[in-house]
Amino acid sequence: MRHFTNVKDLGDLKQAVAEALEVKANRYNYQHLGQNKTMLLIFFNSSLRTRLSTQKAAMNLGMNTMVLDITQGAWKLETERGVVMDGDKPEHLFEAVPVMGCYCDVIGVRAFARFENKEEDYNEMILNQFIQLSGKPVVSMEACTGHPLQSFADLITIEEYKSKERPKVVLTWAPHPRALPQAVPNSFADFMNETDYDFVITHPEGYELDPRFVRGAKVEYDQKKAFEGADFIYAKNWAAFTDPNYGQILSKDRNWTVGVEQMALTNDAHFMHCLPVRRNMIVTDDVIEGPRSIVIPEAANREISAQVVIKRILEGI
Ligand code: AN0
Ligand code: CP
Repeated sequence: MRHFTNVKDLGDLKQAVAEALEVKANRYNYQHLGQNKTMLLIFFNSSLRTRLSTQKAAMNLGMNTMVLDITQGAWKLETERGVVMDGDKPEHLFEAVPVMGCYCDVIGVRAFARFENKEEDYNEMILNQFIQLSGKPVVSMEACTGHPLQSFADLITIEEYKSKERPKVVLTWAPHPRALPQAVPNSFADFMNETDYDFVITHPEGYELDPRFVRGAKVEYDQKKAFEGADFIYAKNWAAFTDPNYGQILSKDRNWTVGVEQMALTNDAHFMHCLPVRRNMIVTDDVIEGPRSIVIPEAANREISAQVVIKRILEGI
């Protein structure tokens, strides 16, 4: 594998999950791969899980790690070409990225959608500049349109917890006070559509996701109907994708908050969320603390998804 930006980079998903389970059981067996290799993690946005789990994965593989919060302590970066740089940005991304590439063997990048320009977000401008200019393999640690390390961990978790071959998996929108990107639901749909699960997406009208990610998935506007017989409930907020409302909040309807009443409609479903989660907006205390909540093992699998991805990259360099 050269770069990791979406589900396709993993190839056969059954093989990828099998490899993940092997890595999980023997995570320190591959230390020779990362000897004298350095992983650089660049964050344009906050993170708890991605920051720690990706570093841990690299360390499991014998790598050295460096982390830079690029908006704190580094020079403020210009991203547009042709700008007369007489403002508050002393450095251009076009120099900063190749320089960062000089100091490492693999680069992880987190750069969320900015909601200023839909085309720029959906063209993954920053992630692609790292791919084009760093000269090094690039791992998406959540870019504008996807968070594949998260969705790979989600898939591993579902495979571990499913009690039937073809579970019903429901992605539900839930309310949130701030506008959040579509990266997590986009990637989740992208991965689920590659499985043979019964996959359903439910959200209020106006929250339709990019059809390139939804593809053949069922979309059900009635959350209660969608929850019937579900084996896994995957909650997430996202802001509107469709024009003219791109990046806007259209609803904060707390009837969509996942509570015990909604969960009672399911087939004793497991509750999932990528975290961080706002309690009693996205999900009630009772559900997230309940016996069917698997948010912590789901987060633990972030170390494993990252390790498989970095391992495959190291095997190719
Ligand atoms: C981010 C998001 O929704 O994309 C990161 C989730 C992993 N969440 C927040 O900004 C709260
Ligand atoms: N789920 C996830 O990516 O969490 P962080 O934003 O804390 O990294």
